[in-house]
Amino acid sequence: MSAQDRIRNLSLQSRLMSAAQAASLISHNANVGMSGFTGAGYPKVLPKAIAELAGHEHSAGRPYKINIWTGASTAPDCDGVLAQARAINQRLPFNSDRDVRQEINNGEINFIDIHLSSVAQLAQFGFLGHLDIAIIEVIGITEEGLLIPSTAVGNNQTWLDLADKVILEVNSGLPLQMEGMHDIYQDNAIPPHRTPININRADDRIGIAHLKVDLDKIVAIVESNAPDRDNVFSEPDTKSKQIAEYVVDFLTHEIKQGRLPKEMLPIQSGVGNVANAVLAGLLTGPFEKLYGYTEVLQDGMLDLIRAGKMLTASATAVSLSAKAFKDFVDNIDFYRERIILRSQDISNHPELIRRLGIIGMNSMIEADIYGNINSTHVMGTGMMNGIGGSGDFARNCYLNFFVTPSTAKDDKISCIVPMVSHVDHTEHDTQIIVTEQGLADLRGLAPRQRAKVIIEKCAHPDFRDQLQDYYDRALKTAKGIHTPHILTEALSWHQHFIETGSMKK
Ligand code: 0RQ
Repeated sequence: MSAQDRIRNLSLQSRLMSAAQAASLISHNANVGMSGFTGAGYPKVLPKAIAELAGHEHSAGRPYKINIWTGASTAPDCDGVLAQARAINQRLPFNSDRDVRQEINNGEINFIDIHLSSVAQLAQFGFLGHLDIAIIEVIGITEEGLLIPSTAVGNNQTWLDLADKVILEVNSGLPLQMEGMHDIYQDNAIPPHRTPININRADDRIGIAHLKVDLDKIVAIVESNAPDRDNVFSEPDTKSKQIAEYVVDFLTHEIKQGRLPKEMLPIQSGVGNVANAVLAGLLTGPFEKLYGYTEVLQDGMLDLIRAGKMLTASATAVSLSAKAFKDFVDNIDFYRERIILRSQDISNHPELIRRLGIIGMNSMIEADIYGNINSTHVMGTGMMNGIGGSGDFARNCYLNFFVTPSTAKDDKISCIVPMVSHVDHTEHDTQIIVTEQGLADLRGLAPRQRAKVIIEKCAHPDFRDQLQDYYDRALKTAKGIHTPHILTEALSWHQHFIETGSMKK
């Protein structure tokens, strides 16, 4: 079925136009709200057309850059082409594209790294400025003009509500049978008029299956026929498998101790290879009848659903490898009954995460001996991807895990350091840190007790003595020893790496 056939509201067909024509409606400096979340549901043809327009304007000596607000990361054929064309001024709230990362780190792009649950409300409050135009991928339009959401919901309903103008991309490359999988609940009330969100179980549905838009705002509809980004994962290696084993053993122990209900609590899993490996660990673990309440549904969670280990998963995006996506499409009726896609302010809502008692698992770049976590900045200054939803979950979870191999870059970097070079999650939130060396349970521990456990359980043997030595000297020399530090030395490991290529002293 062509994209045109998917526009069941015939009056809208007259707004079909080429991507180049639609791009010409977007002016320099525009604030653009785009669909897209971790490589899923992003516009496939408009970005290239905007990049071409930018190239044309630049060669004519005219400036052309836009500000792009999305759900989360997109893909090389969206963020990538726009970065290559130097067409992005401001970007928020999350990115994993290599070209954009480079532009962020060389100062070309102003990147605003925001908790994913907060983006919609910040825009609603007017804190981000005025939204000029929304570019939203959908997989069809109903007779009544309701929009059938794509593989990611993200902030789409908010962009549709706030933008002056709307451009829709109707993608016939994604399965129309996804219709009914989404649960769109939008309450635009702002404080003091907000009321509780009535989700009491991970699989509750409280909204409607479609996105709504004022049809008069639609200035263009563009056809596309392309898959989402192929989110390839490396096969879990020995270290990731070891991390997964510690997590599974810990959860089993918590159930035995009566600190975790025996039917478990809903699971959130972050992005990245290690997080995906932990989900693979749950596949062979002893748990049954699991629920997912997460933002990104990756291959690992799809495997759990297929195997019958997970009953339902709630997310804002389905972000899969091409292989897993084929399985998703081939068994779409099965998955439609078991997957709920929501807006990201609901998938990541602090109120709901607390009520449901989520078990959160997120990867990190480094942790320090007191439990502060850096998820975003390499050597304190270079942006990796962004905080994403990790803060939404870490702060509000029933249990939160931060996982990482104990070293990076051929063991030259210790992921356990005296002081993190950037703080995303503070020691006040972190509960459990896991590396392939072991698991540090920090619940109920004061800073000096935490340092002992983190060094003993999580540090790599190559760095353990070096950490212990730092801690011992800090304990002897610090003015206050609640959280002992040697301030002139606390970040010296990072500096040493920058100067010598290794943290080993
Ligand atoms: O570098 O890419 O050059 O090989 O960082 O590291 O070990 O492959 O880990 O893929 O799981 O990603 C934190 C980045 C981990 C991710 C992060 C280098 C390492 C490698 C990647 P290369 P791995 P992962 C919900 C949750 C924040 C957002 C979040 C992330 C690269 O998980 O972006 O959690 N999280 N969202 O070599 C220097 C260190 C390093 C290091 C690793 N200490 N110093 N480099 N690396 N440790 C989802 C959403 O919010 C959408």
